[in-house]
Amino acid sequence: MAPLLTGQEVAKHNTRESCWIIVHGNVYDVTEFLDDHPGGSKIILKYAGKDATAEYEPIHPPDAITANLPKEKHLGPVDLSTVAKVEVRITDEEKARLKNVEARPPLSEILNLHDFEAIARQVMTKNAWAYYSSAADDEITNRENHAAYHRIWFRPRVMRDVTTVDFSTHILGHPTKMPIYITAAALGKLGHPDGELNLTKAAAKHGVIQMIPTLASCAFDEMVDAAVPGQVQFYQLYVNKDRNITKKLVQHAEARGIKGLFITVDAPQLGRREKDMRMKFTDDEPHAQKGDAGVDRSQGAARAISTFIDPGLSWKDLDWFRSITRMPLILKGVQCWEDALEAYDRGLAGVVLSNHGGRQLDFARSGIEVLVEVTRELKARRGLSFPNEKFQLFVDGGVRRATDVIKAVALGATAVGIGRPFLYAFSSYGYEGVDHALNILHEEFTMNMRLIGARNLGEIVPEMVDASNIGSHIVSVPGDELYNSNYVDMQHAKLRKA
Ligand code: 173
Repeated sequence: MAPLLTGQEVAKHNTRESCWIIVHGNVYDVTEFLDDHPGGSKIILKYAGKDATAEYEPIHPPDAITANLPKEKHLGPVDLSTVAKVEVRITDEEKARLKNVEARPPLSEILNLHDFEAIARQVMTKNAWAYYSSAADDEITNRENHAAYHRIWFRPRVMRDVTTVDFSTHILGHPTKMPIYITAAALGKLGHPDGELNLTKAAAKHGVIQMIPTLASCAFDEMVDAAVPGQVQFYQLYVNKDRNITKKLVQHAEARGIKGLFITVDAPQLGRREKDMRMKFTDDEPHAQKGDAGVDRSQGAARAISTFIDPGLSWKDLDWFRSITRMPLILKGVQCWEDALEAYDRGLAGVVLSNHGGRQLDFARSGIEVLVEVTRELKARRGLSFPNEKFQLFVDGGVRRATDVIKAVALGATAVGIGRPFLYAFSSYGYEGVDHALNILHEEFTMNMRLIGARNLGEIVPEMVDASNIGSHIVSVPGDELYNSNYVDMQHAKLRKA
């Protein structure tokens, strides 16, 4: 065996002409890769000759570097005892953040999903908070996603013996203890070192389904390996311009037992998330945002790593998907009845009525509003009733309470995806946070099923809600203080400090 490389040797390669970095105890020659790095060369050069693991970890799956660099650039393991620690300068801001982490209230004081967000905002790094919380343009859709639920009111039934209530159901034929699933979101390790594994574990405990994202920080196999026997997982797919890569991912997912393929169709290009973009402006030196290869770092983390997504994806591709997998296919990000009908006519297993958490097209309508027109038109045109086993409707975006979910179920959804609240739960409390979030939802379901007069989900019928105002975007509703006080206003550009 070749002797281990030393830190001193690696440190010599600290320039654009010869750039080595250490990740997870191994040395890589990234000189020729610098200009191809989706995140720009500048960030790599900052770690030239050094250990980049801490910076690398939250925003790359563990195999990103090994998969992208030719074998001859893998220089082998380094003797970590000889590697100088990268000096981490603890800023005043970071000190204040760490103090906040210490000051988190016990979970028993977290009473609802909004509470996680309020804590997360104070204990997350500024970058991570900006990345998770940001949404497209003026963030109108982001707020509307939540507000739309406030235009729906209940018509409960009484005198029904609600001693026991059961809100379990099936999604694509697979059991779930609640009509929700943990939806996909990228970059879990920005919020917590265990990233998406927090979700895998909590999903197992609570008998709910996790949708594994293409752009998770954890490796796909880590999340599948962490599942308990029989635990159901779905896979969210970003379709790569290189279909061979997509084919490999899909077939690997199927081989590993993934039970549904949710193809994201609302992100041919990533939306502008200005809160995320402003972070780069404040952290980088002025005028330094343009990477040397023209990779524009000012676009925020997500845009930098999303250039592989194929804007050419079209209905014609569905036959190809069918030829490479037997998993049920669901389109995630459908936003009107016409496309839902097309998906049904083309034999898909369902659609997620979603606007990507308000992160894509601003002024896209909420999933819950679209649900109302989809069920109406598919009933009128194809005689379908909902929930429907053969063609399932899901919604996501803005859900914070079991009452939100119950409204969606009443209007025909099979289940509802919840994303940010779980990210905030693990960002503030790790696995225990997600566990607690699911407990809260469970309790809210029990109480609200009783109060609405439904013993099971089949008894939650359209007559139990008044959604007549759903399409009116300016009806007056009672203010939602918890939600609104978590919302962080957008900021204008600021004058430079003198
Ligand atoms: O919403 C997102 O941030 C998202 O879907 C994404 C897409 C590509 C890269 C990172 C995140």
